[in-house]
Amino acid sequence: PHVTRREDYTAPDWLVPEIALDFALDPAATRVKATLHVQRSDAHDRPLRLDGAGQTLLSVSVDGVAVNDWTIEGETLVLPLTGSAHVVETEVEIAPERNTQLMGLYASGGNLCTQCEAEGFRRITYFPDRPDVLSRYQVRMTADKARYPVLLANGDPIAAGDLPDGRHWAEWRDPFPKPCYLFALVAGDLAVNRGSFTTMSGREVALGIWVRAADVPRTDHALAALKAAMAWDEQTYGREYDLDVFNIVAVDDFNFGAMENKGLNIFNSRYILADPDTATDYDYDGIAAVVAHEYFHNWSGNRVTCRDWFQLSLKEGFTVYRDQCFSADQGSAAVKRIEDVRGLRAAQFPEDAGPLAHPIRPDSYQEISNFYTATIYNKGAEIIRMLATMLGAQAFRAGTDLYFDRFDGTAATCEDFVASLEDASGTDLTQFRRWYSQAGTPRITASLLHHKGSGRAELVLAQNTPPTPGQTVKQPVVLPLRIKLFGADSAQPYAPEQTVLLTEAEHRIVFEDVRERPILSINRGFSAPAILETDRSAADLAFLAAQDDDPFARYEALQQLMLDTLVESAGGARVDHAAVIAAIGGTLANPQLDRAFVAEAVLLPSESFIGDQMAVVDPEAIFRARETLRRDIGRALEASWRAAYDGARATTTGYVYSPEAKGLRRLKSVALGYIAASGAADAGALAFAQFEAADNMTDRQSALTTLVAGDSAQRTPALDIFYNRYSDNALVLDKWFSVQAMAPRDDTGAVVAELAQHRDFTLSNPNRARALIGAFGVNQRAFNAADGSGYRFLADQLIALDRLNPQTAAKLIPPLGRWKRFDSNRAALMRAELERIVAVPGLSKDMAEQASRSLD
Ligand code: B3K
Ligand code: ZN
Repeated sequence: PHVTRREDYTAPDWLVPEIALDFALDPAATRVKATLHVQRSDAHDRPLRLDGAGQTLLSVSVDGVAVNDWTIEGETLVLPLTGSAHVVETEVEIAPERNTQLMGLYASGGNLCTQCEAEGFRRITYFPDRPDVLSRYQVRMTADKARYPVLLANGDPIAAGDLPDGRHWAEWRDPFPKPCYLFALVAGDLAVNRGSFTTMSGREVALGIWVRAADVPRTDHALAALKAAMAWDEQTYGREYDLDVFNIVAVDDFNFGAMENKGLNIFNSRYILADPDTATDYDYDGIAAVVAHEYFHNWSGNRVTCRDWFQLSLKEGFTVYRDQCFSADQGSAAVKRIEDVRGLRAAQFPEDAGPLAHPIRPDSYQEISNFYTATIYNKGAEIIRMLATMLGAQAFRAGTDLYFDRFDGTAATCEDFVASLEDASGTDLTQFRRWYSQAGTPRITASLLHHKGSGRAELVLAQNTPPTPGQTVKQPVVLPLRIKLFGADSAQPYAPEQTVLLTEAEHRIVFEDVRERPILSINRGFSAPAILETDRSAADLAFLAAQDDDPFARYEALQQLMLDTLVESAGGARVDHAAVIAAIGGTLANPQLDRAFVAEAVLLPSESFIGDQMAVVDPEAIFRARETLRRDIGRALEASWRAAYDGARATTTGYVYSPEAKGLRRLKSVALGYIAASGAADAGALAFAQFEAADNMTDRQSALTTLVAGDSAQRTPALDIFYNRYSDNALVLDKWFSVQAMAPRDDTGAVVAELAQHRDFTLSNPNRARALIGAFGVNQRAFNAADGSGYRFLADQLIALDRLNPQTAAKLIPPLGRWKRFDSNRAALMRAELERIVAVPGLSKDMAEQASRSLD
């Protein structure tokens, strides 16, 4: 297989400062004429090489004259050119309606749209498909007017008109040079929700969210989020929007969340459409975050783009950090941090500990689509967050200003970003750069010794990063640790919080005059993305869960207490649940705490996170330990859960999307879950009453989740009612599939296999595929059924999906790659499925790379 290496980067031989595209749009056969103004980049005699994939080449001309001295190497069009600048024209034909991989120009719901990142543009026309070739685009589209009344592209609309044969045309021009991965067009029967935003320098920007006419009422939340994001980026980073229009289009068939095409973002409809009846609070939050993320790319990604795909985290890590901070500012910052860390631990830590581990700036790839990972995105964001912590808000902002200023209009590298921060702040980031090249999650051990007589306390810190594939020797990284000590009796802090930089393998910090026994609060706010091991006792954790003034640390202490209990009991020990129950009871009863925080804090760690703490994951034992603890917590605190449930229910009348109302709904759903876990006889009736009375999807889905987990008489009726009520709404049907795939039940594997035959199940829609197959893959117990049926099911589905959509298929492979973490029987069964996948004739490059790496 062909491997692309970071160290092999060379600057482009030919530049394309201008390009004109002319599309004769038709779902079966679209003609694309491309006029490239090419310039030799320096004195060399190499031909022009234009990437292509899957199109039919109709003609080539140079400076207005048809030529035939070109060749095709693989899928690359190679054209000998003599001068230093030429005009090269090509015409190709493509078939959008046959494009099932959803890269390039494709059809979705009767409309036509594009997706080019990373290497989809080559499926539209011949072009040097690499992010360091920046061009000014002019785009003309002609299409049937009845079928495609709306024609959109990047930049500003410049002209439009009708043609005699029922067709019409439109022209758009984007004044900002951009790489081809940011190209986009949409042709469709779309309605718009319009808005406007006045920028900080007083320019008026016309905003539009384009969807099916029936969906317009579901776009207000996205529009409001867009305006909030535009204002936030001005205030926080001094970044102003630069075009006169900003359009967003929602499509149903999309390989991931959304795409930041210049001036024309294209979204998976699940990240645009929301109303209280069909979207949960979680969906609303996701919409605001993704709308903001794509908008923020206008600067971090578009105005300053990436030199090559190894620099992907330059735009993605930074932009995720930006959207995380935006969301934190819109609601509860503490809850947002908890959610982000939970996400990091659920997806990125296992990736960094498994066969697909890679640094945030990888050294090589076969298929770049496989590197849009939790590591590039979420660990990437943690790296930027550490820089912000170390530099402080002011110097960090000076650094980002310098970065945008220096590299505006260019394709930059991660090194350019770090150097800008270094230059603006005067901080030496030499060692910090290791975060860009070293994979793996560092493990920190911390132990605090106290000598009562001398009043001396000593904190002993050590770090170690375990080996990852291809990187056996690891060096110490820079870990900014926010720490604070509390007196065990007075609960008073010994001193204000300090940030310790752990840079060596081992480090000792001495505290003088510590009279009271100190309790250590460390990695507050999760200031470093590491795994922490401390020698704190259960009593100390309970103390921190009740007393720490950093909400994240407080959450973390309670989680650790639960985790220690669960790991012990999954390992076969008989464990007393009293400490956990008391800590949860105390949290629940504390009126000072935000309800949203309480709801997060009292949730047990996921089965897979418990598994991550064990030498060998025992999915059945983990499940039993967790269910038993849930039952005991439910029973012991039943009165409190009912009080919390009734209290939250009484305070929420009529749906409002606000941090307070969200917190109450969340607590209500968590309480309902514990009431059901207690085995209370009325739990089914209570959940069903909530299900029926709900005026919003958050309450309805949480009630359904509780019902589906149990065996009450209301279970099947609720599933049927839900299905019938929403059978015409694809996004809600996705929930119906996922709730069943994630159910903690003995029959989940069988149910999922049956659902794969359901008339509403299809692999050709990525959301639907992920709703069933993706959700099942993270249901640790069901997926890891001892007979291997879960593995076989996933492999069958992935083999089928790969024929249609390799990118989406390859993303779903990681659960099979976790074989080293399981007993030898399961490991052998998982490996056998991976081998079966690898042996499929005609397997995609995407799957071949992921499946074979997963076997190592
Ligand atoms: N940049 C796109 C992701 C493209 C994924 C290509 N496989 C969306 C985002 O991160 O904002
Ligand atoms: Zn992004």
